[in-house]
This record gives sequence, structure tokens and C-alpha cells, in this order.
Amino acid sequence: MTKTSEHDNIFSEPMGQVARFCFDESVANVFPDMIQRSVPGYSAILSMIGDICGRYAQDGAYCYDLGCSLGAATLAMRHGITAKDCRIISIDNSPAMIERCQKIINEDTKDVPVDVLCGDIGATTIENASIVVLNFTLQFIEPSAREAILQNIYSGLRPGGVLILSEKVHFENQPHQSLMTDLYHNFKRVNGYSDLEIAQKRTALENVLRSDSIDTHRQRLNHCGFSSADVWFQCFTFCSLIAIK
Ligand code: GEK
Repeated sequence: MTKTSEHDNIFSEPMGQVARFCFDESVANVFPDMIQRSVPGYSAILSMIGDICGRYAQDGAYCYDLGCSLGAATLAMRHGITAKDCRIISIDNSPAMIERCQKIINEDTKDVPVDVLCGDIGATTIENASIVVLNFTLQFIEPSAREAILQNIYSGLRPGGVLILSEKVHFENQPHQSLMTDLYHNFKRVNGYSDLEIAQKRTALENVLRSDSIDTHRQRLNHCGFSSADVWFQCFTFCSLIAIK
């Protein structure tokens, strides 16, 4: 977690009409608590992103955190990088997130420079990169626009550079999909979410978070030109892939 935050009770009261989920002020205020209690393995993934940066960041290269929210992955990257003269570029299109992210980064004293930018990752040119992180962001992008974003990332990576792509995924095998969903809902219950909160959040995310299968991710990454792309972390319907140029 980036820092302690307010408790997430956004979906705790019955809502007549559940509005589409968006990354506004109310979500930004509770975001560290929300993502920690909703994404199995979130802390482990952040910690490994730091380690991967230690291994793959190249001297004089940019490291991108696309869909940075409050900058949790940015901080992991900043503290994991050991290469010289790197710069982190952290982008999110939610002004509420970016405003808070900038404050959090300002409070951190590590010396790797960070540019925190409000913008659309679909309109961002990736250049001179050794690391690109999409930590649970691509799932919110219009599916037809995903390949162009990955192509842009591939083009902007140096040879030997890596993309870390964490996503909620689905499984084509229905019994397996049901089991993973049940286990996931139980994870949320154990973390204090009621059945009402789980159901209303699910409705709010319909057509907002659109998952792909792991096969779709692998094939798309291979099609973009990555020489290797495979899963390094998985828990239920949440996984992270590493793709190497
Ligand atoms: C973390 N990576 O804590 N352009 C820029 N940002 C976008 C776009 C877009 N087109 N679409 C969505 N976002 C973070 C967590 S959260 C994941 C990432 C979640 C942003 C959106 O505003 C939000 O901040 C982020 O992507 C997704 O490691 O909430 O499950």
C-alpha cells in the first residue's frame, strides 16, 4: 500500500441504480484500502515489480508506470531501480488520482526523478524505455485499442526491455471460471466486504473492466513482437505477465 487510507465502504449501502465505476475523488480517497482488499497478491506483485526493476532497468532509460493511480508501483520501481540516470514517467487520466499521487511522490525521498502526468495512455508515446508497467490498467482500456497500446510500448522499449502486465483475467472453461470466481468472492468476504458490496461493485464494473483470457494476452504480446511473454504470478482470476523485447 502506498499509505494508510480511508476505509472503502463505497458500495456498502443498497443502491437503487448502481452507477458505472469511475476513478473519481471518492474512489481516490479510499483507493489503497480498496485495491489491497480487492486484488489478491497486490502487495506481492508490487514487491516483485521492485525486484524486476533492479534486474531490468538500464542506465539512462525511462521507466513507465501507465495507469499509476496513487503511485504504488511507481514507488516500488523507484526503490528497486539500481541502474544509473533513470527517470520514471507515471501517467493516469484521473485528475483525482494524479493530484494525490504527486503529493505521495513528493513525500518520498528516493532520488530517482519521477514525472507524474495526467493523460491518456493511448495518447502517450513510449520512448527509450527499459521497463513499462501496466499494473491492472489495460483491463480498463477499450478492447479494440489494447493492441495499439502494446505495439507502442514494444516500439518504445529498448532491446532487452520488459513489460509487466498485471490483469484480471477470465477462463474459457466454465467450471474453472466459476470456481475461481467463488474463491475470489470468498477472498473479498474474508477481507470484510459484504455480499451486497461484492454484488454492487460487480455491477458497477460491468462493461468498465473487461477482462481477456491469459491466452489472448499471450497471443497479443507475441503478435506485437515480444520474444517471450508469460505469466509469472497468478492467484484466482488475477495474474501478472512479463514480456521481454
Ligand atoms: C497500482 N497501477 O496501484 N489512461 C490513463 N490511465 C487510465 C486509463 C487511460 N486511458 N484508463 C484507466 N486509467 C495502479 C492501479 S487502477 C486498477 C491501477 C484498479 C487508470 C485509472 O484512472 C486508474 O487509476 C488505473 O488506470 C487503474 O499499481 O483500480 O483495479
